[in-house]
Amino acid sequence: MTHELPPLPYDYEALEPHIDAQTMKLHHDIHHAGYVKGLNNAEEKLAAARESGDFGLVKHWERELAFHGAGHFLHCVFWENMGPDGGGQPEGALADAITARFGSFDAFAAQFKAAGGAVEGSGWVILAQNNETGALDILTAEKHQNLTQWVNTPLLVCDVWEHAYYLKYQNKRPDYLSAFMNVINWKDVAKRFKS
Ligand code: MN3
Repeated sequence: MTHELPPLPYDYEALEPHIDAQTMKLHHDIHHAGYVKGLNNAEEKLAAARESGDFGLVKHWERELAFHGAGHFLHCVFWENMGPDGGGQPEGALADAITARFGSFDAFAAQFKAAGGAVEGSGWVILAQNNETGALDILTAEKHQNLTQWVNTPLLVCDVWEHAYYLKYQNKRPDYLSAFMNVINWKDVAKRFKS
C-alpha cells in the first residue's frame, strides 16, 4: 500500500489570522509531503529486506518507518483537528471527560499550553485517550516518536516544530499555542473520543 498526502480540508488561508497561509502551504505541501515520501520509502526498503533476507540495515529503516510514519499520521490528525470555525470549548461527553480529568476546561488549556511550550526542541503536545482505562491525558512527544505510550489514541494534537509557527511567531511558541486554541475544531476532537 502506498501512502498519499491528503488534501487540506480547507484553504491555506482559512485559519488566518491565527495560523498564516504561507506557513500552512509550506507545512502541508513540503513538510507533510516529505513524511509521506519517507514512509513509502521505508516500507519499500523493509519489503526488499524481507525479500532478500538481508536485514543489515533494519535498525535504520525501522527508525525511518517510525519517524516518517508518526509524522504522516500525526499531521493527518492535526489538519483535521483545526478548522476555520474553531476555538471555544467542546461539548457533551468529551467536555465531561476533560472536566473529570483536569478539573476544568481552563485547567486543561493551561496544562496543554504549558506542556507544548516545554517540549525540548521539536515535537508535539497531544491530548490522548488511554485505550485501557478510557481516561484522558496530555502527553508530549519529542520529535514524533519519543516519549510516547502505546495504549493511547491521539484526540487533539498540536505541532510545535518550528516550521509550524516560525514565520509568524518566531521564537514565541506560547503565542502560537494561544492562537492554536482559537482554531481547534472540537467537533473533530469529539469524533475521536470514545465515551
Ligand atoms: Mn509539522
